[in-house]
Parts: sequence; structure tokens; C-alpha cells
Amino acid sequence: MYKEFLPVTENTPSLTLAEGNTPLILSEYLSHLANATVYLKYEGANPTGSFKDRGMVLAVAKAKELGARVVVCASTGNTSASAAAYAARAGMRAVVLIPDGYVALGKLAQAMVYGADIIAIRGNFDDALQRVRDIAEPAGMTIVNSINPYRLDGQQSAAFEICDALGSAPDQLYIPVGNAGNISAYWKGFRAYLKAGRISSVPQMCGFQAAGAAALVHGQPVSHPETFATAIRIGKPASGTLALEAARESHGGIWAVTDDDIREAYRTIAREGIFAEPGSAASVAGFLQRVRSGAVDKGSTVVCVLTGNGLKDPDTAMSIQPSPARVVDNSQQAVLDAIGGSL
Ligand code: AN7
Repeated sequence: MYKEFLPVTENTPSLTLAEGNTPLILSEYLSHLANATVYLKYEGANPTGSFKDRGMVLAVAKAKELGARVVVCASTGNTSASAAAYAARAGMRAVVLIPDGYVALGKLAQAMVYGADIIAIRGNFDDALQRVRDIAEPAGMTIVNSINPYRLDGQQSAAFEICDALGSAPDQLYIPVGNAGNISAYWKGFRAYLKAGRISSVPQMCGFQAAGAAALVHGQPVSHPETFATAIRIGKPASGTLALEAARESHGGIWAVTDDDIREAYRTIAREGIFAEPGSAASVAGFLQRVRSGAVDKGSTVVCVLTGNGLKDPDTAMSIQPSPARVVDNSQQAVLDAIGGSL
């Protein structure tokens, strides 16, 4: 679809699971709150339920084009699910290294069902990525983390879609930051669209890290990153320099949101019928923070990126309410009693 902006040639194998073209959903609640027009880019609608598919499709196709048989990645969960799916689709093998005990259940289930070799290391994501860097070349495997440039190239498509849907770039883009690839890819995409004359302005890039893993906010790596939003539990963002450039050049910034802020945002969008995983809700948490501090202009157009599907992390969803279902006898009266006659 956006082939002219991508390094695809006649030798690139055709590979797709129909990724992209995700919904841009108007949030009436957030728009009203900020006196602005606020959209949510719902990346949970991608084939494996996260934005990773946009870049993974290209990274795996290029690996295959160059003759690789095995792809490898470190992952907090979504990259491994996506790598496993596209490797399966391409008839290749996927090896994924994950931090033991810190990957949401749905993501682990995906990597397993798609048939990846899953190695859980006693360490965090940053340790896993270091091990991947150590082993990939000697083992003849292609790294498909976002240090692979094709990942960022492919992920530009989300920025293109937003501009095409709105007819122009938004004024501000809110986005979670983990390993810092996605914010860098969006910025690359907006600049490419500007250069091609498809848009006449670019948005302020507003990135948000979890407070317990806010390396770019503090200006130094976090050796023991902590947050319940395991997707962004990353202490040494590989694309940190690109992300800081995006923030600076666009007059935006990278800020921290607390786990409580993220939980509040997670519930807020769910009350509008939108289910996104905790890491994704960091964008909305950041938006709410900036509305409170008066940094969102009235009448402006804003997009918050919801990077992954809420179904990925059922444990977090269920932990928010201790006993979600009330179990009653199988009778009309028992059901009416349970709902308190409120109907
Ligand atoms: C839902 O899967 O790093 O700043 O290994 O899963 O581009 O890293 C995931 C990251 C945001 C952060 N939202 O994006 C991985 C991984 C969700 C994510 C991010 C991730 P980047």
C-alpha cells in the first residue's frame, strides 16, 4: 500500500497477514475533557494484536529475501508474538528470548501457538536484548528487534494512515515509549510525508515512559526497570537517541507517567468501550497529564496511539476487580436479586 515509501523491491518475497489499516476512533470523552478533537489509533486490531506487525512483516520478508532461515528477537511479549507469526507465515523459524515471569499470558500463548522456540532468561528485557546481540551473528540468525532498520521503515505506515484519515497531520501525537522504536518510526513517517508534500506540518511528538522505567526522562539507563505495564518494562531503550531527536525536533518531549496514571487511563478508555493493554494506556495517561497542566490547546487535533490489544494481558484485567462474576443459582429470582432489582 505504501510501497513507494518502503525498501521493497521485485526480489522481496510477498508476505502479509493484512496488517495495518487500523481504526482511528474518536474519543468523545477525551475530546470533551480537553476541548479538542481526540482520536485513538487502535493498533490492537492488527493480526497479532499490536503495532509490531507493521514492521515485522517487512523485517521478516527482507530476512527471507537475504536468505536467512531463522529470525531472533528479545521481547517483552508483543515483538515475540509478531515475529513468531510472520516467521510461521514465511516458512521460517523464530527464536524468542523473553524475561522470565514478565510477559503477559496472551503474548506467551501466541508465541507458543505460532510455533516459536521460546527461551525465558533469568534477567530483564535489556539483558535478553544483549544476549540476542551476542548470539545472532555467530548463530546465523537475523535480529528482528527494532534495531533492524526494516522494523522502523515498516512502522512508518501508522503515521501515513493517520495523515490520510485526517487529511493532515494531527497537532500532537501521544505514544508509549519502551525500547523507543515506535516513536522514532512515527517521526520518520511524518517527515517522509512532509517531504513528499502529502502534509504541510508535523505533530509535536509526546512520548511517555513508565515512571519506574524512565531512562530517557532521567537521561541515564535504569538497571532494574519496574512497572506493571510489562510491555514497556525496559531500562535501556535501544532507539533512545532517535526518540530524543524526535521529541526535540518536533518541540515535543518524553515524560514519565506513574503506574497509577496508567491504570486510570486504562479504565478511562475501557469505559468508552476500548480495551487496550496497560503499556498502551501510557499514551492516554500522558495525554491526561498534559491536559491537566494546560499543555493541550483548545481546538487542536490529537492522536493517542493504543499500541496493543487489552486481551493480551487478561491477568491485569482480572486483577483490577477481585471477584468479577457473581455466581448465583440458575433461577430468574436469583438473577434479579443479584442485579438488585435495578432493572
Ligand atoms: C503494547 O514486544 O518492546 O518504544 O519486546 O508492546 O517501540 O519499544 C514492546 C513494546 C508500546 C513500546 N506498547 O514500543 C516488545 C516490546 C506496547 C508494546 C511498546 C511496546 P517501543
